[in-house]
Amino acid sequence: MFLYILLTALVGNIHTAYFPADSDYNSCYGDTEQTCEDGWTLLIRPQGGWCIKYYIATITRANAETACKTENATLSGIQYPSEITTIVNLYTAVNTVTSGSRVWIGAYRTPACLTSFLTTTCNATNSFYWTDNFTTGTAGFVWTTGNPNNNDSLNRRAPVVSLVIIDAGLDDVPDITTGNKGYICGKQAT
Ligand SMILES: [Ca+2]
Repeated sequence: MFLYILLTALVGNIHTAYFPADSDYNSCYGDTEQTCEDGWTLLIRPQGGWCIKYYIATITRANAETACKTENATLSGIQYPSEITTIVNLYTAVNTVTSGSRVWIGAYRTPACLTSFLTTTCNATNSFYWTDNFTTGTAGFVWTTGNPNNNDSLNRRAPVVSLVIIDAGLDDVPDITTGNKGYICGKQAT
Protein backbone atom coordinates (compact mmCIF):
# COMPACT_ATOMS: atom_id res chain seq x y z
CA MET A 1 0.00 0.00 0.00
CA PHE A 2 2.81 2.38 0.88
CA LEU A 3 4.46 1.65 -2.45
CA TYR A 4 1.22 2.41 -4.26
CA ILE A 5 0.88 5.77 -2.52
CA LEU A 6 4.52 6.60 -3.29
CA LEU A 7 4.09 5.73 -6.96
CA THR A 8 0.89 7.72 -7.21
CA ALA A 9 2.61 10.77 -5.74
CA LEU A 10 5.56 10.43 -8.10
CA VAL A 11 3.39 10.07 -11.18
CA GLY A 12 1.34 13.04 -10.06
CA ASN A 13 4.46 15.18 -9.76
CA ILE A 14 5.71 14.06 -13.15
CA HIS A 15 2.36 14.95 -14.67
CA THR A 16 2.48 18.40 -13.10
CA ALA A 17 6.05 18.94 -14.26
CA TYR A 18 5.53 17.96 -17.87
CA PHE A 19 1.98 19.10 -18.51
CA PRO A 20 1.68 22.52 -16.89
CA ALA A 21 -1.53 24.47 -17.02
CA ASP A 22 -1.89 26.91 -19.91
CA SER A 23 -1.14 29.89 -17.68
CA ASP A 24 2.18 28.35 -16.64
CA TYR A 25 3.04 27.64 -20.26
CA ASN A 26 2.30 31.21 -21.31
CA SER A 27 4.39 32.68 -18.52
CA CYS A 28 7.34 30.58 -19.70
CA TYR A 29 6.97 31.48 -23.37
CA GLY A 30 5.22 34.83 -23.10
CA ASP A 31 7.69 36.70 -25.31
CA THR A 32 6.75 34.62 -28.32
CA GLU A 33 3.02 34.76 -27.66
CA GLN A 34 2.53 38.48 -27.06
CA THR A 35 -0.23 40.04 -29.07
CA CYS A 36 -1.80 43.43 -29.74
CA GLU A 37 -5.43 44.43 -29.95
CA ASP A 38 -6.99 44.65 -33.41
CA GLY A 39 -5.69 47.66 -35.31
CA TRP A 40 -2.41 47.82 -33.36
CA THR A 41 0.97 46.75 -34.75
CA LEU A 42 3.35 44.61 -32.69
CA LEU A 43 6.97 45.75 -32.40
CA ILE A 44 9.45 43.23 -31.00
CA ARG A 45 11.85 44.82 -28.53
CA PRO A 46 14.41 43.37 -26.11
CA GLN A 47 12.29 44.52 -23.16
CA GLY A 48 9.11 42.92 -24.57
CA GLY A 49 6.39 43.46 -27.13
CA TRP A 50 5.16 47.00 -27.84
CA CYS A 51 1.98 47.82 -29.74
CA ILE A 52 1.63 51.01 -31.79
CA LYS A 53 -1.23 52.63 -33.67
CA TYR A 54 -1.40 55.66 -35.93
CA TYR A 55 -4.30 58.07 -35.39
CA ILE A 56 -5.25 60.71 -37.97
CA ALA A 57 -5.74 64.17 -36.46
CA THR A 58 -4.43 67.73 -36.49
CA ILE A 59 -3.82 68.52 -32.85
CA THR A 60 -1.10 69.65 -30.45
CA ARG A 61 1.32 67.23 -28.90
CA ALA A 62 -0.30 67.79 -25.50
CA ASN A 63 -3.72 66.89 -26.87
CA ALA A 64 -2.29 63.87 -28.67
CA GLU A 65 -0.89 62.60 -25.37
CA THR A 66 -4.31 63.03 -23.79
CA ALA A 67 -5.90 61.17 -26.71
CA CYS A 68 -3.48 58.24 -26.32
CA LYS A 69 -4.33 58.05 -22.62
CA THR A 70 -7.98 57.41 -23.52
CA GLU A 71 -6.73 54.26 -25.33
CA ASN A 72 -4.78 53.19 -22.23
CA ALA A 73 -1.66 54.12 -24.19
CA THR A 74 0.86 56.94 -24.44
CA LEU A 75 2.73 58.68 -27.25
CA SER A 76 5.24 56.11 -28.47
CA GLY A 77 9.00 56.42 -28.51
CA ILE A 78 11.19 54.80 -31.16
CA GLN A 79 13.50 51.95 -30.17
CA TYR A 80 15.07 51.25 -33.57
CA PRO A 81 15.34 53.06 -36.93
CA SER A 82 13.28 50.22 -38.42
CA GLU A 83 10.34 51.37 -36.31
CA ILE A 84 10.38 54.67 -38.21
CA THR A 85 9.86 52.67 -41.40
CA THR A 86 6.94 50.88 -39.76
CA ILE A 87 5.36 54.19 -38.73
CA VAL A 88 5.85 55.69 -42.20
CA ASN A 89 4.15 52.62 -43.69
CA LEU A 90 1.24 52.86 -41.23
CA TYR A 91 0.86 56.52 -42.19
CA THR A 92 1.06 56.07 -45.96
CA ALA A 93 -1.47 53.24 -45.84
CA VAL A 94 -4.22 55.66 -44.75
CA ASN A 95 -3.10 59.24 -45.32
CA THR A 96 -1.63 61.48 -48.02
CA VAL A 97 2.04 62.35 -47.75
CA THR A 98 3.00 65.98 -48.30
CA SER A 99 6.30 67.72 -47.62
CA GLY A 100 5.04 68.94 -44.25
CA SER A 101 3.33 65.77 -43.00
CA ARG A 102 4.31 65.08 -39.40
CA VAL A 103 3.15 62.86 -36.58
CA TRP A 104 3.73 63.26 -32.87
CA ILE A 105 5.92 60.77 -31.06
CA GLY A 106 6.81 60.31 -27.39
CA ALA A 107 9.96 62.36 -26.87
CA TYR A 108 10.58 65.54 -24.90
CA ARG A 109 13.56 67.87 -24.50
CA THR A 110 15.51 67.48 -21.27
CA PRO A 111 15.36 70.37 -18.79
CA ALA A 112 19.15 70.81 -19.12
CA CYS A 113 18.81 71.42 -22.88
CA LEU A 114 15.51 73.29 -22.86
CA THR A 115 17.05 76.58 -24.01
CA SER A 116 20.05 75.23 -25.90
CA PHE A 117 20.69 74.85 -29.60
CA LEU A 118 22.72 71.87 -30.80
CA THR A 119 26.04 71.86 -28.93
CA THR A 120 28.52 69.27 -27.72
CA THR A 121 26.73 69.41 -24.35
CA CYS A 122 23.23 69.21 -25.81
CA ASN A 123 23.70 66.93 -28.80
CA ALA A 124 21.50 64.80 -31.06
CA THR A 125 21.40 61.84 -28.70
CA ASN A 126 21.23 63.44 -25.26
CA SER A 127 18.93 66.45 -25.67
CA PHE A 128 15.74 64.41 -25.50
CA TYR A 129 14.24 61.54 -23.55
CA TRP A 130 11.53 59.01 -24.38
CA THR A 131 8.32 59.80 -22.52
CA ASP A 132 6.57 56.43 -22.82
CA ASN A 133 8.44 54.79 -19.91
CA PHE A 134 9.21 51.81 -22.17
CA THR A 135 11.47 52.82 -25.06
CA THR A 136 15.20 52.70 -24.25
CA GLY A 137 18.47 53.76 -25.86
CA THR A 138 19.22 56.40 -28.46
CA ALA A 139 19.12 54.39 -31.70
CA GLY A 140 15.65 55.77 -32.43
CA PHE A 141 16.85 59.37 -32.50
CA VAL A 142 17.20 59.55 -36.28
CA TRP A 143 17.03 63.28 -37.07
CA THR A 144 16.34 65.09 -40.31
CA THR A 145 19.18 67.21 -41.68
CA GLY A 146 19.97 70.15 -39.40
CA ASN A 147 18.02 68.84 -36.45
CA PRO A 148 17.68 68.95 -33.53
CA ASN A 149 18.18 72.71 -33.62
CA ASN A 150 15.75 73.85 -30.87
CA ASN A 151 14.10 76.05 -33.44
CA ASP A 152 11.45 76.31 -36.13
CA SER A 153 11.03 78.61 -39.13
CA LEU A 154 9.67 81.36 -36.86
CA ASN A 155 12.51 81.09 -34.31
CA ARG A 156 10.33 79.42 -31.72
CA ARG A 157 11.94 77.03 -29.24
CA ALA A 158 11.28 73.34 -29.81
CA PRO A 159 10.71 71.17 -26.73
CA VAL A 160 8.84 68.35 -28.48
CA VAL A 161 9.49 66.01 -31.37
CA SER A 162 7.60 65.08 -34.52
CA LEU A 163 8.40 62.50 -37.17
CA VAL A 164 8.57 64.01 -40.65
CA ILE A 165 7.01 61.34 -42.85
CA ILE A 166 8.60 62.24 -46.21
CA ASP A 167 12.08 62.39 -44.64
CA ALA A 168 11.61 59.40 -42.30
CA GLY A 169 13.37 61.43 -39.62
CA LEU A 170 12.75 63.48 -36.50
CA ASP A 171 12.46 67.23 -36.05
CA ASP A 172 12.31 69.16 -32.78
CA VAL A 173 9.44 71.62 -32.95
CA PRO A 174 7.16 73.83 -30.83
CA ASP A 175 3.94 72.26 -29.61
CA ILE A 176 1.78 73.63 -32.43
CA THR A 177 -0.51 71.99 -34.97
CA THR A 178 1.33 73.18 -38.10
CA GLY A 179 1.93 70.20 -40.37
CA ASN A 180 0.55 67.77 -37.83
CA LYS A 181 -1.23 64.84 -39.43
CA GLY A 182 -1.73 62.72 -36.35
CA TYR A 183 0.09 60.84 -33.66
CA ILE A 184 1.51 57.45 -32.72
CA CYS A 185 0.20 55.82 -29.55
CA GLY A 186 1.98 52.89 -27.92
CA LYS A 187 1.21 50.37 -25.19
CA GLN A 188 2.71 47.14 -23.98
CA ALA A 189 1.67 43.93 -25.68
CA THR A 190 -0.28 41.41 -23.63
CA1 LIG B 1 13.83 71.72 -35.42
